[in-house]
Amino acid sequence: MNNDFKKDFAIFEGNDIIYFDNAATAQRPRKVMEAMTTFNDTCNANPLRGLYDWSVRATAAYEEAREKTAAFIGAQTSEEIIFTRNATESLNLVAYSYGLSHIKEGDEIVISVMEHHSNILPWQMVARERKAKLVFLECDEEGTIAREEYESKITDKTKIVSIMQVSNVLGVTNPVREIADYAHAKGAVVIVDGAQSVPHRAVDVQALHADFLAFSAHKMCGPMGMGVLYGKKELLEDMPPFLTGGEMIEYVTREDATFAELPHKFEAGTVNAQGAAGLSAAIDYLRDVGFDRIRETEDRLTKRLMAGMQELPYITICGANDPLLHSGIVTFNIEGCHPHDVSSVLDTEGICIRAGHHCAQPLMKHLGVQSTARASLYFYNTEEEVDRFLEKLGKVREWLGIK
Ligand code: 7TS
Repeated sequence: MNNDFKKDFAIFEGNDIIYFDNAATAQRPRKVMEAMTTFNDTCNANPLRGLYDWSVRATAAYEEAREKTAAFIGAQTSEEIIFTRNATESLNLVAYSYGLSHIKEGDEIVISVMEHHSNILPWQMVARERKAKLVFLECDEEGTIAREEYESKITDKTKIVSIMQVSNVLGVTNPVREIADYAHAKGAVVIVDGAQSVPHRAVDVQALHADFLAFSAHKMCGPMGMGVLYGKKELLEDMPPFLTGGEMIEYVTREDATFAELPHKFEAGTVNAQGAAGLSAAIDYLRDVGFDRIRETEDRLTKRLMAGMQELPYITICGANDPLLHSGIVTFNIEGCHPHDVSSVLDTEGICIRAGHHCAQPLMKHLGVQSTARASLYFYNTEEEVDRFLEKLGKVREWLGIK
């Protein structure tokens, strides 16, 4: 069974490129581009400033995107939605603002060994600046973080737990709700990196018991340069600004300033209103496709992909054997071939996959690999693409001169 979603994307027109690098960025449907063009062509003006019609409508479009995003992830109010540039900036915002103002010497910050660098480096910075300790949750080969692991590492000293919901390398889903409940009982706040989960499944911050949630629009069919930070209102209200300047103030004197109310306190400078219009359209688009259908397609394709790969004895797949635990992400190595060569040779066949350390070097070290190749799927991929990919994958060793 194939689907027709590729028709919604201009980039797939007139070629048969197989795009299997969706964990890095997803493709953008025409509807998202149209929403951005409509903003540009009908009301481009600096939002939140002008009192004339275009600016008022630009503000409305921007704030409507905030409302839609709030509803999309189950936030209680749109003031809990801060627009940023990407998940990386969202995580840095929490680290610089909440982290630096709340962490003291001797406190502990808990993350996991499988985190993306974007959820490691900001906490290294906070730990260094505040003489706090950065504690890592370890996982097994399948990517599972055992209950005993988080129950032994999260203690009364823990003030922050920051963890990814879905790994960009193993595709594994972490027990975020259980970890959050345990961390809350110890008095810690919980930050969830939703960069790889929000595009693929319905994520509800209330159900997750998350205090903060970070994600990027570009991995969910939206534009680049647009990210989201959800934060509980009482936590955000208590945090100092991250960046300062225009638009985030109430009143400025020569010596001092008072800050604007939420969410504007955290959105210094001219905002990305066109990007917000794109994000809003991406949410509509994903809702139309439906998360049930997204999940069903990804699971079906991952099963087919892994079954085909498992027939090739020289391929090692990282993580769980069960394709349903992969969230459409299959990271692998071909014996005797460097992942960069695998990716380059597949590129000559019109196949896009990622190779390298996937910005998760501590995990690579933990798994005992230098680098890997990764195929990551989305709902617009098809069985025909999976079959063609498998056929080409079976020839890679021969093409690279390996007997
Ligand atoms: N967190 C996770 C779990 C990610 O997978 C990524 C990007 C980020 C944070 C950072 O997102 P950004 O939009 O701020 O860059 N992951 C990948 C990847 O796996 N390949 O390229 C980017």
